[in-house]
Amino acid sequence: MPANLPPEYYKLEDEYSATKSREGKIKILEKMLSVIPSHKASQKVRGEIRRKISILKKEIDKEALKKRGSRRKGIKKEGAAQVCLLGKPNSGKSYILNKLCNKNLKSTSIPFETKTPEVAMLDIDGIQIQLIEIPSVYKGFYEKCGEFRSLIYTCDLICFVIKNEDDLNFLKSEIGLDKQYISIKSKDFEFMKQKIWDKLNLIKVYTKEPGKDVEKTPIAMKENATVKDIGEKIHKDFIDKFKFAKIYRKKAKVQERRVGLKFNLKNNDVVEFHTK
Ligand SMILES: Nc1nc2c(ncn2[C@@H]2O[C@H](COP(=O)(O)OP(=O)(O)OP(=O)(O)O)[C@@H](O)[C@H]2O)c(=O)[nH]1
Ligand SMILES: [Mg+2]
Repeated sequence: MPANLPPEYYKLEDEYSATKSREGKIKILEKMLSVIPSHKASQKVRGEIRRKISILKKEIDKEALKKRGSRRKGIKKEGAAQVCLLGKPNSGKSYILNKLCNKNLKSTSIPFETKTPEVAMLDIDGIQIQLIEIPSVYKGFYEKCGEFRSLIYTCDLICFVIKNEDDLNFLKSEIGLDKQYISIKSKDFEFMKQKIWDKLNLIKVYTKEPGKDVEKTPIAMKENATVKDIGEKIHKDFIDKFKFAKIYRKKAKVQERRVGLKFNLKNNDVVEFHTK
């Protein structure tokens, strides 16, 4: 540390150590910045202080989000998963929602047209995925986008809409969260469904009543879900009065078999419940 820091600075350092609350610490750090002379030798100290402020702010946010949890007013999770679209202005997010989800959002070359999150349902082979366009990301987004941050934090997957790697790095640094994501170039949005599906680690399972045709709409389940898991999702009677289930698996050696509740399901399995 350079020796030419003013005495006020060292007083503030003592205050900082004695202060417990994050908000209080931020105030002291900001005061420190104002008393440090801005010459080259103090650049490193200033940088460290700014970094501390940013970490504290993120911690405050995380705590607030945890407290609010799912009681947060706003967008209710619907469908098998919730995916947030994030991108720079004019990256084509509304364009994608219009094309893939039959929406009719404003999508022109005017930046920041979308001002609040827009929700749409994306049909992937019969499975409904909730797709949300978050208003465009700009420099300083993290500090000012409190209202959408909880969405970004709690969604199942982030989809960055980018033109190049620079865009991706910019977006990642602006949202400041470490969670799973995919990125698409706005022109490959037709492949988006596949990319989203692959990343969500879900399987499609079909149901069938004995003696009837297979239901057309599949149910999305987590990979390695069991017969019990899907039974619980459909009706508790299937579990309470369970006798056995029949699994139909087209490409397998044994195409039809009787199984118990613990049986692990695979993508495209057909399940038929038999009850007492
Ligand atoms: N043909 C074509 N046009 C696109 C594509 N992506 C974006 N555009 C055009 O680019 C412009 C901006 O797209 P928007 O969909 O408004 O972008 P946005 O990301 O929603 O931007 P905001 O206004 O900040 O919400 C529009 O004129 C779109 O028609 C694409 O993949 N193909
Ligand atoms: Mg838009």
